[in-house]
Amino acid sequence: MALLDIQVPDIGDFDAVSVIEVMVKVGDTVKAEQSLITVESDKASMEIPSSHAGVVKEIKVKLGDQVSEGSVIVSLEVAGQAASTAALASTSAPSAPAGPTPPDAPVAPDAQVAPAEPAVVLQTVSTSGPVEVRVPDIGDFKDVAVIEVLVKVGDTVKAEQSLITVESDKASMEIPSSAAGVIKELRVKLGDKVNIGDVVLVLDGPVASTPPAALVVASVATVATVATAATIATAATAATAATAPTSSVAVAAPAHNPSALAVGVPHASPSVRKFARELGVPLNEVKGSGQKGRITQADVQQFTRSVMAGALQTLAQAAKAPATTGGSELNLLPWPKVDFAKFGPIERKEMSRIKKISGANLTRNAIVIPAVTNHDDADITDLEAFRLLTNKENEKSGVKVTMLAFLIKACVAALKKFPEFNSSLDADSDNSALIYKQYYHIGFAADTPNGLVVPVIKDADKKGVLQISQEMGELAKKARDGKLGPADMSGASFTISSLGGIGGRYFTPIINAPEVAILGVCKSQIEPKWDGKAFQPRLMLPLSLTWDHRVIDGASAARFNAFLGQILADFRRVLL
Ligand code: CAO
Repeated sequence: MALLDIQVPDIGDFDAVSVIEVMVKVGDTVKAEQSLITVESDKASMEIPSSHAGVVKEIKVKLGDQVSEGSVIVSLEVAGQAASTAALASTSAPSAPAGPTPPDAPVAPDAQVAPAEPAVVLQTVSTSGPVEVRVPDIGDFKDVAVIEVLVKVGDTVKAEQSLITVESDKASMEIPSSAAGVIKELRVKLGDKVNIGDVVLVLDGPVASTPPAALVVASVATVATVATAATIATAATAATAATAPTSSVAVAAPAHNPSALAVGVPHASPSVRKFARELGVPLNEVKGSGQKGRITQADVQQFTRSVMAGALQTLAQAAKAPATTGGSELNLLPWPKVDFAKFGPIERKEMSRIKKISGANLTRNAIVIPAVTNHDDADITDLEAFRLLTNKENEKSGVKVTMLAFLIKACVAALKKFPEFNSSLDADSDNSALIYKQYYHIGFAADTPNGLVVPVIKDADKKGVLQISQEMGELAKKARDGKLGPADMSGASFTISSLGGIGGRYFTPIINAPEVAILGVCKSQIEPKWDGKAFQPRLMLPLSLTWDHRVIDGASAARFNAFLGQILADFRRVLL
């Protein structure tokens, strides 16, 4: 064992940034790449991960400290080998801007990388023609998601005004406008992935960029992006045309370095923003209790609790609420507060992040959905014999087929026959229409040390049972290792929750909104079944189908279960 100082790595333009969150404490065991602190400049916040696994022995920063590249964050006790490797590389860079970027360095659409010597760059232009505002050099960020669009077509924006917020795994930042003008066209939307040079929007009308000179040349001593001769020529034409009221020349106007002043959006770290998005919490309605009004995870939780308890309405709810409040409020009693220590020894443990997120989702789904559960049994005697035979024949392949893979295939057949089970209420039309999905992505609940997650088998209708089994094995392993990405867990159109490997008879699973049904499965058992002459031992699988009564009727649910039972009793029916 050896002690290793974990330092702030190269974080690009971020110099003397504030520590706004310390995410570990002395004694914590951290994994490599686990976030240690969150830092923030005016425009961006990012989490700084640990380069090594180990035990935190000392924390060298506190909230409000200013840190730069090389500042020591924690002292970590690491295994001997890791420590010697560490001598070569003291920290790994975060998924965040890295490498120095010259302040306000512009990025032309056809920019090239210049040699490491002074270069002439086109900085800004003033013109009355359309101006394309592009994503500037944002360091190592590639394919970052647009998580907020802060303006709309027709808006008049000032130079430096934030246009969009982008977010990677570890950091979020606002991209400000390089010029003033009226927005003529928006080229990005929520969820788009953007990169350096992508056009964010087109500005029209008289624009004055910063500084308001017609054409500015700057000398850059380090590696810089330069405008090509063609771009300069185009810009020069546009600059000349600035004297005319309109110009049809579109000029590449670089957005400014994103470390400028923040405008109008709530301050929150990337992880808090993500947390709020997952809960559907409108961050602009949350009051921040952190430094300078920063919104913390606790603020988001408190907001959620207040909404759930009926003490608070979101603006969206208020807008939809009828003039009279009769019947529209839950009016629940406050949650009981008990001093448990009065009754005996206790220990308080923070819930895992997964549990906190899934808890809020489950509460919403349990309260909002008028859910009903139908229980039934399926005779899987022959299917189980076939499953065991398949596993014997495929022993060498290393892929084990469990009943769940057959259930996924059987459910696809039932979803095709009863399409409303594969639908969702259209939230955009106030739930007055149904969206029927023509894809069959089946989620399966997986139990992990940190809580319940739901990985998704995509296009299950196009896959065989062996392929489904293999993918399920891989996804279940990723789930247990905490390595599932958002793509692994999104897009499900129906979910199965199997407790078959554990036990039990029946249960009432909660629907995974916006899906409208979920199938719960328990442990199969041999039961005596009357065949008209005698009792026969049959292997019976207990099924529990929970469905949304706004979308599905009891008769359809009973038919769905009966059909599923028929398929499981004779799997050849899948082919019909
Ligand atoms: N009846 C009887 N035995 C069953 C069965 C069933 N319905 N389903 C699985 N089994 C058996 C398997 O055949 C396997 O037996 P062997 O080890 O003898 O071969 C054993 O149980 C373990 O199966 P498994 O659980 O590893 O595999 P699976 O494909 O059935 O499930 C997974 C995979 C990831 C879904 C499961 O591990 C899991 O996490 N289940 C919990 C889901 C959960 O928590 N749901 C509750 C949600 S609500 O809180």
